[in-house]
Amino acid sequence: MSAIPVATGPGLPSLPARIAEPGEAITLEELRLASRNHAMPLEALRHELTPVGLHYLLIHYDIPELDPAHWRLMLGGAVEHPMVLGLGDLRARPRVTHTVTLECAGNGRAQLEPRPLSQPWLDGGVGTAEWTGTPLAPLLREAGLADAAVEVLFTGADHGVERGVEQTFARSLPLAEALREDVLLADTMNGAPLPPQHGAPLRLVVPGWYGMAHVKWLTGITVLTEPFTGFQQTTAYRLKQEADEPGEPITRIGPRALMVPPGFPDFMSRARICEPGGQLLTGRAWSGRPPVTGVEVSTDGGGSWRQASLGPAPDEYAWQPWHHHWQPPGPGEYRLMVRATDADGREQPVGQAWNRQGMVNNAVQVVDVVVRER
Ligand SMILES: Nc1nc2c(c(=O)[nH]1)N[C@H]1C(S)=C(S)[C@@H](COP(=O)(O)O)O[C@H]1N2
Ligand SMILES: [Mo]
Repeated sequence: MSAIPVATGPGLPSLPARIAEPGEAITLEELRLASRNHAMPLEALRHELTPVGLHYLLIHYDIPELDPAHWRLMLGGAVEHPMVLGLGDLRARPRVTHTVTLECAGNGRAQLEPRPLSQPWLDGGVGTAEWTGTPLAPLLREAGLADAAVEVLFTGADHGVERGVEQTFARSLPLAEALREDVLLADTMNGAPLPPQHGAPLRLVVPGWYGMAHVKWLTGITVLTEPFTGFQQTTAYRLKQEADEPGEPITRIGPRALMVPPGFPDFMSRARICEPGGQLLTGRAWSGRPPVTGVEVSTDGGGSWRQASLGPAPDEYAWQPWHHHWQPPGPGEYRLMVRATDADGREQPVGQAWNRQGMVNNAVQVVDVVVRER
């Protein structure tokens, strides 16, 4: 029997996440999470907009069942005019659409050594969708922000226990981020009503930030005069080396490029087999500090790098297409890699930058291929 975590309650110390023993295989618990929270298959990088069923998913607890007819959004806290809004009220407001790339902060976690135990992402915890809804900033201004306001807290309808702490999923944003004109309360994804797994009936979209900021199944917006200290803010989503240090908060997405694995795969190993002759390598690259300024490809395991051709993004915080013509010198085994650099001059590391929660691992993608004989 597996241990049921003891709820210690908010404010009490949480249990540290376990780190796998050297060489320890993926556990059943990680497999259970991985099959609930699926990745985007990398061939879906071919689509500028990720079809909804191929977009990655990350759901900490259960998908809540919310009846859109009875669902309400409470906007309160340090405001002059608290509001209770139904879906009809929100849909009657100005509507905006943004194409936004979302990436889970834990993307790449399962490649770390030693492996922090949590959702074991390889590199597919990413997707791009067209989100439609009403901008948050005008709503906050109408509510009348108190002078003392410092953060805005977003609360979902989903409830669970995490590392011993019972909680409802909640995350805050600094006031300046919450007041950005492109932060949306979205009820529509790729032109269709938001599906249950992506936060129906309403979610927050914070272009450029890692996934955890985009609170799904939104039920509350609370203006705060003190920084939020809930689990998902001050315990989780921190860059830490030791369990007992406060760590740095995770905010914007780091640069990353991924390629569509070329050729065709072996079912079990996923090793790639390519026909002889020229290969067109394609993929997408993104950063929470856009634009991506360069994408480089290596076809010799990182020995040398060539600039790929980079195309335009469909929106400020959406991924950019890239391509590179590769002429393999002959049949044999090749190790392909790709890396991006962003507007801040940040470059993807070839090796890992380990941290305790397995966050923000944007080490370069490695794709091994066999070019076969004619
Ligand atoms: N209410 C709520 N919002 C949430 C989550 C959650 O578990 N509950 N997961 C977050 C995380 S960690 C990520 S990466 C994104 C994933 O969004 P998606 O499943 O729509 O791709 O949602 C975020 N919003
Ligand atoms: Mo995430």
